[in-house]
Amino acid sequence: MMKDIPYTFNISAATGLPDSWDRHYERRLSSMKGQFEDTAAMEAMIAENEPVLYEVYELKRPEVAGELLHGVSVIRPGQVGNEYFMTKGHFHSLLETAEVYYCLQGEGMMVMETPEGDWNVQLFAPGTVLYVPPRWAHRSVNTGKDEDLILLFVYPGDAGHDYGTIEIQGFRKLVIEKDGEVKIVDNPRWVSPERRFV
Ligand code: S6P
Ligand code: ZN
Repeated sequence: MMKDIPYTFNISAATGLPDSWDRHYERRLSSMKGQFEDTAAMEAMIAENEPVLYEVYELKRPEVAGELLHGVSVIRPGQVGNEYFMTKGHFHSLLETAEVYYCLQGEGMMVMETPEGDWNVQLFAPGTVLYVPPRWAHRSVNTGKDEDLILLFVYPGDAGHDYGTIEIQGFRKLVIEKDGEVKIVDNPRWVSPERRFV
């Protein structure tokens, strides 16, 4: 059984990485099918070298109400077509649960939306604290040229992850590079909630 005593861990100021974790996983491009608009660019990158888009370091805690799950995510710099590397993104299964993010390194954005179709995008720079209220799906995007985007996250133990809706049509907004600048544009595949099931 997990010991219930207080503990600390350190995040290196130099690398932005934790010095201890219980679970580490990598997400590669092939597990993001349907998420990037430029499917030809995506298939070509998968065939060529199947890049890692992001890694997550998690501290293990019981997945129950009252606990706070926490860890560090590292999103690599890069693009698929003109879209920046990003996480899959999800709603929490328990929709009424929030999350806090703290940017340790890099630059980027959090793209968010509610089940009703409201959207919001916030910028990340080192030191930014982001509060994602209950009900908002969230996806981290690395808009940096060469640097990893490194984020500390904390969320309720019973939140769970619902990837389904996002897997079907992505988020309402895409973050792309256009004429050398970062732009937030409409996702052409996104359908408003009222029209989704007609
Ligand atoms: C969990 C929290 C993060 C993400 C991680 C990867 O609620 O938001 O730990 O899991 O950033 O993103 P995703 O969308 O692949 O789970
Ligand atoms: Zn989350």
